[in-house]
Amino acid sequence: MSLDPEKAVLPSRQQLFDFHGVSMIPIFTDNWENVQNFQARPDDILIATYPKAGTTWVSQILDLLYFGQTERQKTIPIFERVPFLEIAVPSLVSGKDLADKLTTTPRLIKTHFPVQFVPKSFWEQNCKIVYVARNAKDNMVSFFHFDRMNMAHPDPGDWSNYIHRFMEGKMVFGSWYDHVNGWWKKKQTYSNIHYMFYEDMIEDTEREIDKLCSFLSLSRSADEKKMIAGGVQFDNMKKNEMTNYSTFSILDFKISPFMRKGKVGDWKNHFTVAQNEVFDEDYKKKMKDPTLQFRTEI
Ligand code: PPS
Repeated sequence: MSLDPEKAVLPSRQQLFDFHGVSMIPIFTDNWENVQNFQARPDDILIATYPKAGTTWVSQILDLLYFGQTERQKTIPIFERVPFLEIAVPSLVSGKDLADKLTTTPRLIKTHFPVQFVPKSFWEQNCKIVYVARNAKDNMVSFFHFDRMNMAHPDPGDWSNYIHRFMEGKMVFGSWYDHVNGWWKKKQTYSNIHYMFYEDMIEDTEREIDKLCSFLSLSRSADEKKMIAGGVQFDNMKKNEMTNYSTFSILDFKISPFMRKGKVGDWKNHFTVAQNEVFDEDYKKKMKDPTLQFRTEI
């Protein structure tokens, strides 16, 4: 089995199906038993997100905080440095096997699972978890363009239908509303979750790196943190082949880039006034917890 994502056999677009109450596609459920039996270690760090919320950005920050600007950064793509636990693309080594083979301490591991799907060993080992959330509108726009260029995902269809699918939670990894709320609720009982927001990272990357360092009990000099914050700005990560996914073959960059815009507020270029009203109305009904607030502009 190849380790090289350039050699992946292109899967055809997969269909959503209901998996324990969550819309999923087979490449994220086929390895379910093995993933559920994953043996986490106490110092593992899980990076959890709804797709397109800033996973790659935070992964790169954590990798730099722990391992610095070394050969690893220049030669190993982010999806191998930080394996995607549940992914199982035919002909590619699974995310779970990649995670098992990691030789780093800590191991940085990515998941898009809703909180109830996380393998139990992460809770038993009291692992630190960094959760990143992004406002629903920008998250949806980013997901729409990603679904267009990810040849394993269902075809997104047209934008107006897509909004309805999003509101109904008929997306890969299910409902955005359930995801962000589920993880938020978990934070009330499991103190090792650092819940952060994409918009805050855009507003002040250095401040958010500081908070990450406090959560992870890492002392890094002000200069180091400044350098990391600069190195992970959108334009730098976009031109860096080790972070821009350009070597991942199931993505079609002719349709859209992985590092697309990296902005807060791009939703305004997609929603009509009428679509925005319908969306806001529905949003109010679904997002009842006043303690969880998102910013759609900064
Ligand atoms: S994935 O496929 O779920 O892992 O994607 P994910 O990395 O979570 O999200 C991709 C979006 O994050 C943007 N991104 C960034 N924005 C600002 N700064 C940096 N450094 C950065 N890195 C990634 C990326 O451009 C995608 O958002 P959109 O809105 O589509 O541009």
